[in-house]
Amino acid sequence: MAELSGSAQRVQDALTQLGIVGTVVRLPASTRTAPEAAAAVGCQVGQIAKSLVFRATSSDTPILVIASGSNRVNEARLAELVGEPIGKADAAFVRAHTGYAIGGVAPVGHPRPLRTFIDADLLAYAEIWAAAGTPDSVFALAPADLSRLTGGEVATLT
Ligand code: 5CA
Repeated sequence: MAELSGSAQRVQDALTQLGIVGTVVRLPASTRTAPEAAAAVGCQVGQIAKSLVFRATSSDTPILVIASGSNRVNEARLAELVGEPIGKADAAFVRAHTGYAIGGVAPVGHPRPLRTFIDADLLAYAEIWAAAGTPDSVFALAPADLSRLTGGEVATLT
């Protein structure tokens, strides 16, 4: 197996610390987007747990949404759940609050805990895959473990 980069190793360490047996795998193809990750892994796009960062604009705080790769997050719905207007996060905001660059944002291993929502559609799968800190690494886990790892609130986000 190829050696893990710093960011991917950080994800592996976070998983180990949280008692997840899952292993970060580095793939020979891009996993930068959900469709690419699904093709590289050989799973359905819906099984890719994409970690999307939004900005609650009144408080200027980050909101992490872990969405099924086949869904588009409804920002109006997210604003209702958060109780604040929601805006887009730029690349610098994403990196500042997650420690990862876009295309590799992992659901764990952040500098500080983020308020997190989990797309209810992810719970339909026995196994899902999430980014592991880089645009070519992922790890598999059960949806229940995603809730446990992130403390995220399961919600309908479409
Ligand atoms: N590694 C894959 C599969 S987990 C991955 O990270 N996919 S993703 O969908 O979670 O990450 C790409 C997401 O980054 C896009 O859906 C989009 O929401 C966001 N993004 C892409 N470009 C930008 C940009 N310039 N500014 C802010 N967000 C962006």
